[in-house]
Amino acid sequence: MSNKSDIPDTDEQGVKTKLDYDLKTRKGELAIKVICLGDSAVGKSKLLERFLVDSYKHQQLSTFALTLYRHRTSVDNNPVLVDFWDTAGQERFQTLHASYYYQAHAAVLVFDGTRKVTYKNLANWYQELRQHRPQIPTLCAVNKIDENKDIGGKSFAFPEKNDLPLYYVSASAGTNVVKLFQDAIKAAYDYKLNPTDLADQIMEELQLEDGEEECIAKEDTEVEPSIEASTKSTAADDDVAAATAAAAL
Ligand SMILES: Nc1nc2c(ncn2[C@@H]2O[C@H](COP(=O)(O)OP(=O)(O)O)[C@@H](O)[C@H]2O)c(=O)[nH]1
Ligand SMILES: [Mg+2]
Repeated sequence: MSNKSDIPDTDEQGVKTKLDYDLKTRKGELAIKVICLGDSAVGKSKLLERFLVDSYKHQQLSTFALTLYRHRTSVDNNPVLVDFWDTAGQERFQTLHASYYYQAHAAVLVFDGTRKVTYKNLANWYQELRQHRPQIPTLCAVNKIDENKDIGGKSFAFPEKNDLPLYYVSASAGTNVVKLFQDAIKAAYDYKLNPTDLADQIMEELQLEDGEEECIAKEDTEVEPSIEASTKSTAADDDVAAATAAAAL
């Protein structure tokens, strides 16, 4: 297999595709990583697409293993580059590679209001998330409320018990989608500025010692192996590449 990835080295504005989210981009934007979690077919991708299509121009960078939705916005008048990480089917194995969680500043945990099993599995997703990122802000969303009007009035024990804000959303109808992701971006931004994880605090201090100089994204982050694992070359290699990518995440 060749090592050629199907994502470009830089995006359309010249920012490196593979960012070190602990640093700033060369353009001085705060780089933020928001991950989406939840069972297969709960609507994670549709929610992201809805948000980005509704509100802003976006760039989608696809690989076998994941899709990055890159989005530029501002929070408190500061330019922010947000990479939303979405899985490309690996979630059906009920677990994701550590690189998916690495450096994430916020998580959106989605379940399907019409399928109880996806609600039950929230506990597993949350446990895996907390193993990797004990402190990052996490938002919970019950999707597909358009399918059953009763869901909107229902209370759910899991988010309450874990103190997670719950959003009643519909990717199809657009209900609350902008609110969900805007809140996720704000939470991620606040976390990035005031991290409570020890490792993140150290990174923050190192950056301050550097006089907050603009830092370029490094190539050698732990993010890269999973992206490299998702490379593709010939048609004959496709199955192997897909399997490698699936195994990697
Ligand atoms: N009725 C309804 N269907 C939805 C909604 N969001 C997603 N779907 C459907 O659910 C299926 C899975 O959506 P997808 O975004 O691929 O789920 P993912 O696997 O979590 O990324 C697709 O057939 C979507 O059309 C929604 O809000 N309402
Ligand atoms: Mg998806």
